[in-house]
Amino acid sequence: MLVMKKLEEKISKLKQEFETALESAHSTEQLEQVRIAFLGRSGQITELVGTIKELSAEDKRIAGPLLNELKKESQENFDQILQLCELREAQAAENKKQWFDVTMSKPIHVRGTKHIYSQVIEQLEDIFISMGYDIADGPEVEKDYYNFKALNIPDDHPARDMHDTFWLDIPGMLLRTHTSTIQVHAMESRTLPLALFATGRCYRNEALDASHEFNFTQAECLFIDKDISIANLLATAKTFLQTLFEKKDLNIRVRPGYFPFVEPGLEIDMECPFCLHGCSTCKKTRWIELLGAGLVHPNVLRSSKIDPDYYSGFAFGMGIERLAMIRHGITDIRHFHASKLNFLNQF
Ligand code: FA5
Repeated sequence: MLVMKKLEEKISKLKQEFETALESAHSTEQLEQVRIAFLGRSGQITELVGTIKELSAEDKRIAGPLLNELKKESQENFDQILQLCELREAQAAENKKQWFDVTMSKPIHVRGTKHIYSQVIEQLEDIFISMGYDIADGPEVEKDYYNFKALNIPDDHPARDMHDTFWLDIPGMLLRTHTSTIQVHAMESRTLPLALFATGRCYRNEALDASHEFNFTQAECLFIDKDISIANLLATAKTFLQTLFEKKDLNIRVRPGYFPFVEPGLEIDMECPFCLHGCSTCKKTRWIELLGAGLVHPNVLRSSKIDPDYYSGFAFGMGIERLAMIRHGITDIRHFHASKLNFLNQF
């Protein structure tokens, strides 16, 4: 009995010592020392387990399972801790390999930019918003009524030939040929007075060349209130162009123009902002054609149930691509839709 009690005390003490030794080992090398000291051929645990030979048959029966358990448990504990330690060391070795080269250049991140369309449109919208205008919108697939009839272009009007229209298979439906359609939608749905600016895609079945696309973008300005005159139109157009081209003394000039939905109809040219004596942009003329404009025709007001005896207004429109071409010296309108990065990245 005394032998067994002493053995149990030894087992418990050895377990304690083994655990302490494991805890203080911080590398596989140190763990190997612990293994040799406790589990090696002449290790303390191995030797204690070997003392079973010296016990009586009766004590062997009790001591056997205790010593076996000590050996098994100690080995399992050791293996587990060794595995963790090996993993830690492998990770540390891997991290060490990941040195960095201070002379290495940073990878170039190619950043996208807004399409030139979006840039110009945002700039135009900002100018008109700053003048107190609302931004309006309208559909690209239109009824004949909005594109022509309500704009004083009845079925048999020769002006229809000016717009090479893409007609749809649905009778009376087309792809809008200009953004003046938005004038009609706005007059129908909004209350007076109106101060609107709109941009949008337009479609014309035209032969393509450096200045003609079948799908292009227009901008439209509409102002309707009481007592609106040509003076308001010219002041607005001039302020707009002076702000856009950042030139306070930029002059405009006016020529007669024909658009069935305005009376009188005008073409507004601006003085070339890029030169003093003529350049390639103004084709040496010092003037650049930019806006189709006029006072809203009384028939257009009437179509949208606005009484021309009380209200009048002005409207003007322009091509966004042509404007961008003038501003950035772009020589071919087809670049806009070509999706070529070397063109787009310039803006
Ligand atoms: C119109 O479309 C009128 N709605 C403009 C207007 C609005 C006049 C309000 C009066 C009052 P026009 O057909 O001229 O007008 O076109 C206006 C601009 O759109 C042109 O000056 C041009 O810059 C652009 N444009 C017309 N057709 C094309 C095309 N095929 N490709 C590229 N741009 C075009």
